[in-house]
Amino acid sequence: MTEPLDDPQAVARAAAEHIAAATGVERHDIALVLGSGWGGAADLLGETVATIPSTDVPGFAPPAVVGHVGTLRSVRIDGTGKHALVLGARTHLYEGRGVRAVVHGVRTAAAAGVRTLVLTNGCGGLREEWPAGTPVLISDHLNLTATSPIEGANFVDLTDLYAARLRAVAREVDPDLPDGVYVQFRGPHYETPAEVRMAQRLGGDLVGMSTALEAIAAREAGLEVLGISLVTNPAAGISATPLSHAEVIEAGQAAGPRISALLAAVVAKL
Ligand code: 8IG
Repeated sequence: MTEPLDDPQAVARAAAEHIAAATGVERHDIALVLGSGWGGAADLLGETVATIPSTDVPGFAPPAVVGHVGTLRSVRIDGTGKHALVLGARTHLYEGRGVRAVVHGVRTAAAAGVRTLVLTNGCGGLREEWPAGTPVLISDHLNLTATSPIEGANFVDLTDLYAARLRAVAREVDPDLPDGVYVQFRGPHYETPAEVRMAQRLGGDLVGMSTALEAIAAREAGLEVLGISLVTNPAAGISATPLSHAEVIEAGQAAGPRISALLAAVVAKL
């Protein structure tokens, strides 16, 4: 089968065909992108049907960050029997592979039949009442990357991008989950304290380097999106101590079991 490589939708269809063949699952229902701290959730969702190295799948690049998992997993969800596609291999804009690479996983999920996308991430917190380890539902975003995954004059509506319906489902599991506006910066550097104050004044609650572009691509593809962040560090200037990647990994590991259980319980209701 030959697909034109300059058509991102065609590459996504090729990837979806590869996944269907490798997993024996014709259509997946839900996809999850597991960011920093969320990797343990895949084990709690249900029975893993197949694990595929993402580098075997058309269009997927090798992961660039320690702590990010480079596999795709097909899981039969306990209780519902639905099939989840777990994307453990996020590509970030700061890797320099371009925005097509960033959203290839989302487009592949859509081509694989997915209707519901769960985007997770580790991020910096802009609110003092959210210490490291706090999960937060994303209610909306500010895309400060100066780019879009959409190609051509497709004026996609982003009202209710992070579906209120899905946030309500998450709150059936944990009524105390706060929500907030996620601000995507390009990275890979963390923000300056002045940029953090800017993000606050613009209405942001969380700062990160992913998710917004993926959510836009998901909406273009007609998916319903649930976004959940894990605050792994107070953003620069919010706390007195400088940020370190080690601190981020540590906070993710500490909160891992709790947020994984939360996510599994939410997915069982989707
Ligand atoms: I984990 O403080 C994580 N990712 N932009 N700022 C940005 N991204 C992040 C941060 C942070 N922490």
